[in-house]
Amino acid sequence: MNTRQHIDLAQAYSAHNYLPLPVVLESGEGVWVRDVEGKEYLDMLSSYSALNQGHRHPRIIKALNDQVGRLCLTSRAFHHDQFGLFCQEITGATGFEQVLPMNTGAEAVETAIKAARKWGYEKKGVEPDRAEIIVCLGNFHGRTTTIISFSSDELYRAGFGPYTPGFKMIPYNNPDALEVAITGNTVAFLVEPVQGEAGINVPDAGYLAECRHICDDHNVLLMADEIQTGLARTGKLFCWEYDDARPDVLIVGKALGGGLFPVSAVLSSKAVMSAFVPGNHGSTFGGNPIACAVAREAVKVTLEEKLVENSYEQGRYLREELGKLASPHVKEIRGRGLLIGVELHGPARPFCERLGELGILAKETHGTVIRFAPPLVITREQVDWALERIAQVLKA
Ligand code: IF1
Repeated sequence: MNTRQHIDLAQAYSAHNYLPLPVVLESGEGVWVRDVEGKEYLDMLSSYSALNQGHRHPRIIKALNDQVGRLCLTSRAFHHDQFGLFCQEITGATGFEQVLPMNTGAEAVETAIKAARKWGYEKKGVEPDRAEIIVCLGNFHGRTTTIISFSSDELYRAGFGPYTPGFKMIPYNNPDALEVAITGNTVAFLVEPVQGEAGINVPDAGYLAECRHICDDHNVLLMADEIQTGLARTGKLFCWEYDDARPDVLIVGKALGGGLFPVSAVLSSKAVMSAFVPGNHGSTFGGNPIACAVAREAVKVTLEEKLVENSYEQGRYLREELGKLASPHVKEIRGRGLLIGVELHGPARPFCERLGELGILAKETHGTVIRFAPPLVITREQVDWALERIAQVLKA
């Protein structure tokens, strides 16, 4: 089947909740993918940072295959031999006391919200059903009914009400607004260390540190959604490290699954995790043997292959070189590590289409921003290869 035929099938038989670029992929390895016509592309989206370790990383594939050959699913009704090790290793790598594994990012965010509310009632003494969570304008935390209830984007929200109450919205990158918004009922502040979907919005240096202090002063949990920024994407293992602003609750997903399996998790202290007792939260697939085996290897690969350092280094180089292009179309280049946004004066979609023709897959966000987020295994030579083509497109 050719590209047209595959796309026609999708058009006919799938819900139209996406508008993909007209490329049908059939294989991938490292930073490269190939379409059904045999054309090769450099993947500069990485499934929105879920492919930090690249496509089909051999070590992670092996961990998956080995596990599939032994045991795939138990549910949490029974223990299995990957679970404890996963929990020990992920808490060790992140410096938190306990973990609660889930599958998708949105589920992990929901888990964090539930933890914060219950912590608020039991530990902070908030009156029943009065807990408030503060979130930011431009946030993206997922697609569940509760999460879209506090989205500031009508596209994500409109028509899906009634909405879950208990959320308050403040401007991003504005610590004073946080201080003002906090009341006696505030249990948590939920924030992305860099706003991904909003267009790669990098806050001012010190923003998270100030939020950390404000949360401390008012006994409010700082909850960092590092689903997109985590696991080396921004040139640190976690983006909060830029500000030395360790959150009370860390939410991870995407690349925790090593580019091949949905794995997410919430990490926190025993004090917060004690919100959960047997029966009040869970998931059939959360923490399953394959997920644990894959996530263990995904974290090891991230650390042992120095993806933090490579992301920092290649990201710095790519941003610098993009800056030198002096394209009349470019308004601003921003980002941290290999999470880079190039804001244009007009629509970014045609530029992404042109990049696709030249063998680079990138996706626009918020209309005018091209997002560049290649796998973190990318080499300097591959960055240069990309730069040549990006230059061609941006200077045209
Ligand atoms: C889609 C955006 C990116 C996330 C943060 C939670 C989640 C996400 C910071 C939910 C998910 C995705 C989902 C994907 C596109 C993508 C995205 F453009 F929509 F906003 F990356 F920038 N927190 N981000 O970025 O995780 O439940 O999807 O596993 O098509 O919705 P999920």
